[in-house]
Amino acid sequence: MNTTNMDFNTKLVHAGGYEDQFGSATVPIYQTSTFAFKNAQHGADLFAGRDKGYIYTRIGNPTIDALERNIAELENGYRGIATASGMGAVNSVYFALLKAGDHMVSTNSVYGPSRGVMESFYANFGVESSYVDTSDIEKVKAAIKPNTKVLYLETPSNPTMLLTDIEACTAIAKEKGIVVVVDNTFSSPFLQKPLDLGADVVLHSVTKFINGHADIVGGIIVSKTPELDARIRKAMIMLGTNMDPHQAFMVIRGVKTLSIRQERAEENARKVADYLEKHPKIDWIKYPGLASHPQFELAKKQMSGFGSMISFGLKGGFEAGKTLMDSVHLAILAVSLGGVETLIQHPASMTHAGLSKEAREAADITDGLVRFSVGIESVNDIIADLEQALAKV
Ligand code: LCS
Repeated sequence: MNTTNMDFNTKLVHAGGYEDQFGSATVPIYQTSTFAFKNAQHGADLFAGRDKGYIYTRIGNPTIDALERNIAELENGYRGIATASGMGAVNSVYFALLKAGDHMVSTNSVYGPSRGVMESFYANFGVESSYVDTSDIEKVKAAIKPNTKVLYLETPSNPTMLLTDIEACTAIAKEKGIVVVVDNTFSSPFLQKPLDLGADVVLHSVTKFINGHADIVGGIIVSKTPELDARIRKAMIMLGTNMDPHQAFMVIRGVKTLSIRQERAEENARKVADYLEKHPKIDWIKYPGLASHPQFELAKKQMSGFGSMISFGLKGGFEAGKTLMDSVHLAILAVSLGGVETLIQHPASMTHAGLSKEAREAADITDGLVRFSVGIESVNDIIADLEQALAKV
């Protein structure tokens, strides 16, 4: 089925155009490592690209392919590259686009390991990187050097919930031939389409909203052009960061309900944010859907909704946050986000513990920051859980 001119919700269910030889209504799991050639010439033709078909699962597989085509359509890109994890996607992109002597400018509060791997590994190979508050366009401009090759943005950022103006950043990068990569994990294509705003590459930890059920780890990269797709695909194949067919099957199943999950989660998050903002024990709260968010206007312009991620600080600081996390019953005290279940975590001691205290403070990841991923449960129960836990703070 060709869904090119159909709506987003139809694409979620059908995009990719997979057609099964037996008419299976869902994409089957081709759980195989390798594919038989009809004869020696067929094998040689496949390797030389003279014939189309599958060779080996690290290079390509029908189940993985179906997912790659589906997400590429959702992001309005050329093609997807599915990876073993979100970090597999991040590393495939870094590896493909950067070499010794190059420089990358990145959001200062990106997911901890997306920064950590640059500073502790790529630096050994002569790749430089700078981390700035990309929500301030002047800081982005000032950080660009003659050897800057990649502008890597995460918006909303993890866990500070600051937004970066993708269109404005892209305009600056285009003049200088810099490739713009956006980690769209926190929004998913349901809320934000970075390629439509001018970015060149979009990536995800599909572990989060896209799969949505906290039952697999995975990643995906979507490029705007065949050239970028070819460069990154080659890196993925050589690094071996490919997804597994069973993982792809799970994500294909998960993504079909992306809209209905995210609609419900956002409806809940708006109520939770209103509740928290008025609570006397809350010091500050960042949710793009609150008029108090410093980039409320940008959120309305760049995103089609405000999502279900909230970060907040308690007046009692770190100790109060710890008591809150130990007192909730419904919210699960766990890292990750974007699933059907409500999760709560403490970035300074968990997801961003790998960064130095100075790096965390410079990125506004304070010791008291609590991150809340609102799920699709009844909002009455989510708020009642917070109410009883905050009473203990
Ligand atoms: N990008 C973002 C924005 C993320 O939040 C994560 C994981 C990754 C990339 C890496 O994806 P993974 O390899 O885990 O699939 N974020 C996590 C988090 O905030 N808590 O636990 C994992």
